[in-house]
Amino acid sequence: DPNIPIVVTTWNFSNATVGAWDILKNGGSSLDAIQKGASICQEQQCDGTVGYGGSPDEHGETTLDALLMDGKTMNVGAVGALRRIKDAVSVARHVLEHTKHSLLVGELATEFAVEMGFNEENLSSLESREMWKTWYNKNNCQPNFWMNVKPDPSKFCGPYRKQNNLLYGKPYQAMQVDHLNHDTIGIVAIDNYANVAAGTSTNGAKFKIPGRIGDSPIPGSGAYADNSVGGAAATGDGDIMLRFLPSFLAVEEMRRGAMPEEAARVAVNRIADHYPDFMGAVIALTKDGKHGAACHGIPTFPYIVQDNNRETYEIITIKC
Ligand code: SD4
Repeated sequence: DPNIPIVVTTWNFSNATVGAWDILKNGGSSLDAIQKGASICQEQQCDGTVGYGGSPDEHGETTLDALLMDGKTMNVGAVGALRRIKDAVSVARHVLEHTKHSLLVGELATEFAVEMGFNEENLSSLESREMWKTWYNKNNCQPNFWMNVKPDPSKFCGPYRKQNNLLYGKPYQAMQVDHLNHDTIGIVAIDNYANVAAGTSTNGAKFKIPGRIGDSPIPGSGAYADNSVGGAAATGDGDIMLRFLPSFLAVEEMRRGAMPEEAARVAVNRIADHYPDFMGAVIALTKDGKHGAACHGIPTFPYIVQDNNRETYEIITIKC
């Protein structure tokens, strides 16, 4: 018998798991469960890397990426670089339900959200303002975005700009990504009706170049779901990961019979072959409720599972 319903989530954001499970155990849909879980993380600013008030970009603004995928219909709703709207995953749900599109981005995604009744709010917090100011002052950055100042590209000093080597006369080094700088909530769930869904929500990468979108809102990259196989979700160094569609790859590995842990390992290894320093993890779930994960570039990675076999959620920590 399939072990359903079940939900698995990245990292140890247990409140998201509890919220999602609450929907599933009461007979709700996997899509609703994922939206609920991700919304909770957004409100509670999980680790400062989901929702408002975290990961300011070079201009100090927080923008949000989120994705929902329905494995029954293969329908997708996603938003990238969403501005001034807190509940990014619910905007993604509206893209899924109320449009024929899959991904809306930036200021015009905000316009769509407002049409759908979402409130515009400032996504900065005291913490994100301080974080940005400290970084900005420390690096003596050119105010490349202030009005009436002509940009001088040689003085852009964001961590994602390769021109840094020219500026400081030392070789460009990819930004050191600690896991606190890179924590997407990724969720894969199966409901009572065997419908698989997957989704993500994140505020992206700290001091990203404005306009940057990571792996999280890209279907097959941040998450993927297919009722005939299962689902997967990814977290980590998004600029690198999205080049490999790791969630899609993990699902396809399970389609050909791999166990979820093995499928996640194949997806992670594919990236590591090319980028041995990348940091990331993939969680995978088969349609009959078997779960597993793989990670790279950090010592350990925790993910959470909740199903009918356990009283409460279980944090499973794997070695990378
Ligand atoms: C990103 N992948 O925007 C996201 C951040 C992340 O775990 O995953 N953190 O790059």
